Amino acid sequence: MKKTVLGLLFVVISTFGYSQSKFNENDFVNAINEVVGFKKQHLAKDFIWKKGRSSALVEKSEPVNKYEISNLHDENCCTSWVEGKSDDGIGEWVVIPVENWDENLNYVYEYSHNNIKQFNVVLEVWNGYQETLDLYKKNNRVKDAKITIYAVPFCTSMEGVSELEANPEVVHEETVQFSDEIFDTPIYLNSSTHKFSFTLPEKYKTQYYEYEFYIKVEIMSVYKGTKYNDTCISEMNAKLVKSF
Ligand SMILES: [Ca+2]
Ligand SMILES: [Ca+2]
Repeated sequence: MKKTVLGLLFVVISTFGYSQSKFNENDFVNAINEVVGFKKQHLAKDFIWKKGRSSALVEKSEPVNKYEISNLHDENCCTSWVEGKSDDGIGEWVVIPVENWDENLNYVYEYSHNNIKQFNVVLEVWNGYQETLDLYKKNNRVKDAKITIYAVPFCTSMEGVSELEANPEVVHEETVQFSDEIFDTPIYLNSSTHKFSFTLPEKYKTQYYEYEFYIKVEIMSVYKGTKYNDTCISEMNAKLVKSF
């Protein structure tokens, strides 16, 4: 990951990772509880949603949060989430919230009144370490990714505190292939868009009056970097749209 060239002296850059390895549903539920609804307001400014990823690379010579999940949505192509395993990180994952693209649309109302029968999510991915073309090539990019979309029902009290109504529920699963194509643009080296459609279980029509969607991206295979075993994603966002 080092951008700087090593000098005459031999410098050892030791790296180590830590991992939640298997996706832990209980941890995920706690993590969703932590970030859902109005609780977001109570989170510290420098809060990093560590339950939202299986691992992140830590390099001894670098700040501990340098490759954290927060890099996925800082609108900066020079920063990346990097998985923390010493190998290619197959099986490592991140979870991000699905944002509401059509902001004036009340999806819950529209769904319960049958105006929406199918939900559409657009996932945008800026693959690899895009700070420079050199770093992009030296590091891994995600090739096949397993996508899991969760519906998260919650309720908000009069005091403005949100709590889960039930555990997150898988509403869509699909494996897709991310792009490794390099574009000649001044800002981003690579980007790709993926579209998913799904329906909700019938009970959502009556049982839950608030819900959000979260999307999990799991690394299934990689485009190999020429130098490092670090699999990177520079930016990623997911949005609900009324139609594609
Ligand atoms: Ca970034
Ligand atoms: Ca790795």
